Amino acid sequence: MVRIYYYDNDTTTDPRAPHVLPGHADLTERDLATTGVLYWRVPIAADGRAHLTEIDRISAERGYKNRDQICVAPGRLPEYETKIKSFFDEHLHEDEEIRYILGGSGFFDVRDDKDRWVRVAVQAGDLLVLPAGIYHRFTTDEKNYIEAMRLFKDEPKWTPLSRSIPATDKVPSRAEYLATIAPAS
Ligand code: KMT
Ligand code: NI
Repeated sequence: MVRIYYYDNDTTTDPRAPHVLPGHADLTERDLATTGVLYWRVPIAADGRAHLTEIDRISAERGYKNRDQICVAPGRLPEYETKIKSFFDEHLHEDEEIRYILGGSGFFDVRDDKDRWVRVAVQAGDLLVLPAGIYHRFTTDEKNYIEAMRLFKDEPKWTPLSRSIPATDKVPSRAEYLATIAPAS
């Protein structure tokens, strides 16, 4: 099962450690849903392509027309240490970020409605959709290995826009995202 929990905000140690916030119960998939993040468990079929049939179905439903594959591991991803640092820089995209984990494990951190970091510990078979406009970041865990399918709509606008740049907060997808998670008044 996917593990979801508050991040401890300890900036002095390796982000690849678990960083579980002490004294807090784990969060549920429902808690995660309040951030607008979509999550499906699509177990990798031991023999054959059964999981890909389900990925194709979800892709058709949501308009994900393109896909590729990425392996994040030393020696597998050119400039691994540089890339991993840029993945971990808090950012948003103007389109969804869709990742289906094919092997290994890692952490997606997303900001909740109170700007707390929520850590999603993903592994093979987890499909995660981060909505456009949500602040997030990614790191491998201490095993330093993850393989994922990246899915895209027709014209992906998924350049990372760093939160450290003030203009990022002003992009339309940020306001649109905040409107979707605002409590009904
Ligand atoms: C991203 O955009 O953060 C990534 O593609 C990370 C690797 S996918 C597990
Ligand atoms: Ni991203």
